Amino acid sequence: MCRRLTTKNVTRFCPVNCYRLRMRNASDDIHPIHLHRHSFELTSLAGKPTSGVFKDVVMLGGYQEAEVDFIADNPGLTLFHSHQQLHMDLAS
Ligand SMILES: [Cu+2]
Repeated sequence: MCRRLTTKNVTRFCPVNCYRLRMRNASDDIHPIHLHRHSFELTSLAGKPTSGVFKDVVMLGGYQEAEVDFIADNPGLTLFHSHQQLHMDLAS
């Protein structure tokens, strides 16, 4: 069983445990967004479709948008957060 995920004119079919995360930075700060225990594929950055870029951190620039796809194949809790030092220091 597959899911259909579309970015602009690009359609892909993923396993049922594949998820797309859409992020929009509502600030002018750069945020290094990190997904623990998984790798994701960057499918869009700043409105431009991408493919073949696998990472576990994406730098989300000020007021920028990004989309990533990942397969949830690692059971258990997963942390998804910004590694911006100020946020980690203040736990916000
Ligand atoms: Cu982290």
